[in-house]
Amino acid sequence: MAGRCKWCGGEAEVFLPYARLRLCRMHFRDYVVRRVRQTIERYRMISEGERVLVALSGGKDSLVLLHIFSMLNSGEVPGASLDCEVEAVTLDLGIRGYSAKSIDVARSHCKKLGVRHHVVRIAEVAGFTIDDVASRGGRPACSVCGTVKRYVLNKVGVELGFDRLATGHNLDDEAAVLLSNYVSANVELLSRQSPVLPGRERMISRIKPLFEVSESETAMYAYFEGLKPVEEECPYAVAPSTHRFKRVLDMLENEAPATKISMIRGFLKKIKPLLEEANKALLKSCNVCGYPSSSDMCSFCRLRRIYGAM
Ligand code: Q46
Ligand code: ZN
Ligand code: ZN
Repeated sequence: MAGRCKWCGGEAEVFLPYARLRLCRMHFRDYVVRRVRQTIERYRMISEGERVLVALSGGKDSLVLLHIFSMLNSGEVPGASLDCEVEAVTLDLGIRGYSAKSIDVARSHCKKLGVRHHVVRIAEVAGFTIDDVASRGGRPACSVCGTVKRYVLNKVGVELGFDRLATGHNLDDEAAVLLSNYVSANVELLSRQSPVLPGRERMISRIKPLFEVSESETAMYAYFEGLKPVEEECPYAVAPSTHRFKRVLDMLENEAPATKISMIRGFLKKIKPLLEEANKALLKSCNVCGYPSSSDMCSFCRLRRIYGAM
């Protein structure tokens, strides 16, 4: 890449079109860490001293998220320090040839960063694995897996007494989900889409500190920092429907840099407050497990019944 780093004059390795910024490797890292710190501040995601549990799947984004937390805690990047207690959790989904590898990646990442790591087998909580779901046929493995992951991560976070559950969703994920919810006019999901969801009884507060960092930025960050995500692909992976929205948004972003971030910020600032007013659904509790649910039995307990685990 031709050009010089704006901050140190060294050789630039990154060009960020939306900011017209050329940066060297180290200043790119500092730039991303500082942006995440600002996001945490702007959306009041974490207060000093809180306990944060990072959902660490072994994929690129979650590795980057935990690495950024370590940078913030170390105070190494000027103007970007944060005093909070961070631990990580990886779910053993029971997917042969995939789960063990992702756990290994997550474990060695935590070891390198000196972060306490929890591994939770979903079979122990749900009574079935994702391999069981797939071999039984019927429902798509990913949809069951999504429900189970959400439920188990929340349960673990609550039971271990954490204040926040942090996930690695990035700007491209959020913008694509937003567009897809617009297209299907799903007001309920739109009103719930947020970089920070407050907690309540038996519901941990969920935060997405990377939601203003693009996918290409997390990829560059991982590459520059030598982070090695799990290479194997989940055998049940299918292209999510949000992929086509990502492609469209990429086209827009190419023509008009910062489209994605302005779309998300505009939504959060002007549209979401109106939707929240219009959609104050009362959350109840599941009659079976007691965790929050919008109906008498939560979707996790319904799955357990379907898969004969209760
Ligand atoms: S792990 Fe689970 Fe993913 Fe595998 S079954 Fe689908 S959702 S693809 S991120
Ligand atoms: Zn530099
Ligand atoms: Zn339940």
